[in-house]
Amino acid sequence: MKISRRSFLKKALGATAVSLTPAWAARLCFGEPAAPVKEFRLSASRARVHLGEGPTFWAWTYNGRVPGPEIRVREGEIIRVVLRNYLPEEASIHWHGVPVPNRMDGVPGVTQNGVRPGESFLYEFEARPAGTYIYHSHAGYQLDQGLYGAFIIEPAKESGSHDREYTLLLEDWVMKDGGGRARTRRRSPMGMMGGMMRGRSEQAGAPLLEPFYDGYSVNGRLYPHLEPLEVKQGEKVKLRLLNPSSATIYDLQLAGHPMTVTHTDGRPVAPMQTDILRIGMGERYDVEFVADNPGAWLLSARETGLGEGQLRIPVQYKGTRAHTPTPPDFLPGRSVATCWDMQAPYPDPSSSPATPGRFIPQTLSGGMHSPYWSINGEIYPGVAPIRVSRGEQVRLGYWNHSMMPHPMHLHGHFFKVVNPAVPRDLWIQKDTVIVDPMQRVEIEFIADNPGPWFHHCHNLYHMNAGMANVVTVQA
Ligand SMILES: [Cu+2]
Repeated sequence: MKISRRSFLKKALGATAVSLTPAWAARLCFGEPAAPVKEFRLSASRARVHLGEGPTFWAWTYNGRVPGPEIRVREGEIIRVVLRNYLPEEASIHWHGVPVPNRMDGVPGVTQNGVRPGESFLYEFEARPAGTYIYHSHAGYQLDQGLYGAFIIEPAKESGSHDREYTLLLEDWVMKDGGGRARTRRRSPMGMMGGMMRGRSEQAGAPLLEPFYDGYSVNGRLYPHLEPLEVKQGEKVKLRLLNPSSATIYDLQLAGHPMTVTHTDGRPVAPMQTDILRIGMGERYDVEFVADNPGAWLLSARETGLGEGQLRIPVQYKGTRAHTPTPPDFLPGRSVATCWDMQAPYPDPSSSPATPGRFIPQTLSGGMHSPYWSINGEIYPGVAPIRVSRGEQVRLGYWNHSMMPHPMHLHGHFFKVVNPAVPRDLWIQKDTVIVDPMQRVEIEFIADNPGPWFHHCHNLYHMNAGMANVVTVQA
């Protein structure tokens, strides 16, 4: 059906209870010039995709492609996105990492009703702060079926410290109709356990088990079928690394070049050089490298024997003869960076008081004898929300009792990662943090964004198997 923009928007507006964001409303009320508005349309639909190799299959897409189109705006602009749902089930868009007003957060059952087949929803909010984010569906298994894309908020004033920039989405694929929802065998860090647990997914109503991925693509293309990242000698190159994968952590190394980490989850860190960088599901890192080593190189994920190794991105210097790119070596002496090695670039003047705030333990369990995953023994849904007061300083204490890593993600807020090795006012800010097997990790945040916020493991299969709850910030 073809409809005019006016009637389309009217219909979209009519289908939802939309109001202006407070900042924008305030500007209008007081007659200040309104911020520029950037409009986008995203249609969720099934589409045939081919990653350059392997079978052509039906994925679930935004605008008929995987990943969805990059959305790029400037800090302070009003972003208006109309989602039209052509899928046979409810869909949504979540603005992963961006502290949007609660009703714009895109979590069916928590912040909105799922957008029903044939219907539309208008997402509208002020784009801030600048950073590297992901947009993705928060309904069912749609994240692993292809419903994601890059969301970039550029600084209001161009910093101009680099000469060239690439956005790289690291994707795990089940190259079958339906993507990650296709019935496949379980991948497991322990093959035996995978074997023991296979078959449980056959139970009606039981959550799906983590699938076996057979393709690791970058921006929807499998190596060697993706265009090399072209660089010129002497340039400073910025890479925005985003991990929308549903169940894969990558250790990345760029052959021939150390990388300097500048941001994690959109927030700045003190520049830190490393050979290898770990990036979990839902995490983003901005890195830079100086193109001072002409040739053809690979940015690759470490081979672990679990299937992660196939992710490769060629980097090609302009003017050099094309040849088989040199892969990274992943030698044992190479430095490996995780968020624990990083600190903020400058002391936070608004650094919260040294009192740790209310401590709320979050024990992460599951995986061995059950298809379910839990927080404090409870399986979402059917979990009482964690109620906090607006302005309250909250400390969540994760204790991973399981044998798998859990990238824990809090909606609506950045949090500080409590790092005893770093002064308190230099703790980095993130929105997703990996909690390794048997590890204890604490995060701290000021609950300043009212509403019910989803809080969960960003392994999609753990989330859908119960490892989630809701943090309700009472106004
Ligand atoms: Cu998990």
